[in-house]
Amino acid sequence: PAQSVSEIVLLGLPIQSGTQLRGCSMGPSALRTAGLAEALMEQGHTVEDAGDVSIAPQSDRTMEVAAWAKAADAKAFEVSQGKRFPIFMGGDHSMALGTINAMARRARDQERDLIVLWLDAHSDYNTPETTPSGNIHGMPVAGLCGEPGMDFIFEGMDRVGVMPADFQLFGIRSVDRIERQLLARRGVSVMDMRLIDEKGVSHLVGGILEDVKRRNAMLHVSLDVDFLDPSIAPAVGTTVPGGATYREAHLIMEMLSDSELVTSMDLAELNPFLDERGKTSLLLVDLVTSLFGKKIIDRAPQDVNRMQGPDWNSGV
Ligand code: NNH
Ligand code: MN
Ligand code: MN
Ligand code: MN
Repeated sequence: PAQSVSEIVLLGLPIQSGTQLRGCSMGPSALRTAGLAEALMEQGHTVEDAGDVSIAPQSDRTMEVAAWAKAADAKAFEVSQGKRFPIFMGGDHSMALGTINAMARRARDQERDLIVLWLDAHSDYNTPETTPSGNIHGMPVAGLCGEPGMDFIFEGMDRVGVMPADFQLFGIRSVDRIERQLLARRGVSVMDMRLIDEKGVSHLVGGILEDVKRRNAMLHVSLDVDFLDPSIAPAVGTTVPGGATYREAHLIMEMLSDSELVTSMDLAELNPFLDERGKTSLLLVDLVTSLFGKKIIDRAPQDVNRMQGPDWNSGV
């Protein structure tokens, strides 16, 4: 992002109705405590904290997810107007039912497509029919793609479908049996951990970015904490071994940053109740600052200054 972004806006979505385990409702607060806004301002960005969204009490968890989707969609759409870059602080991953619908509406208004980079251990393509757990945080991609059984969530919303082909699922290493069949039938791009091990992050992310650029699409990044390896990011209810390393995750953020193509982001599934002295929240802040241009060192353009050092002969 960077150049074309006029302002970063933080929006808290303390949703946990998509899971059985409590704690994701503390996500926005933990990210604020870890200094997300301050870290971005330190880099010279203008940051506005739009506070947290809330919903009226509902009769059950399913109705809560539907109410959250509506509330998140409305507020996400509102705060992302103009050239503002929204960072949606979740909240379990069912938050994406609202945030991605909102960003798809923004894209439609500009007659552009929305491509979603879904960084996750899981493919989140279950439906109420196929789910082994009953948890809606395992279903948002399916819901956004219009799979049956999830229309009630979008009732009363200006629903914009996302094409299964416009999702890039990345980092995947846990897919349920029927979910796997559905993904194949819909032709969803699943970049699983084996593919990443074989081809490398750089090659695969580079290809996705080329596609976004060629199509002049908007790019939403949906980061599920369990995308990361549990050793570096323990604060999530559904850890899966073999996740992205610290270096892989940073490389992705740095490539996204250089591309200036990202237009919005979810930080999903952070469960601060499970963290170790804040380390996961702090890592997320660190990854976001990389997305917004923090560099280890400014790389000189290829041929420039390669041979220019101090002039030893003149003693300067
Ligand atoms: N696939 C499992 C389910 O449907 C796990 C989903 N959990 C996640 N998804 N954390 O990202 O319940
Ligand atoms: Mn997820
Ligand atoms: Mn299209
Ligand atoms: Mn996950």
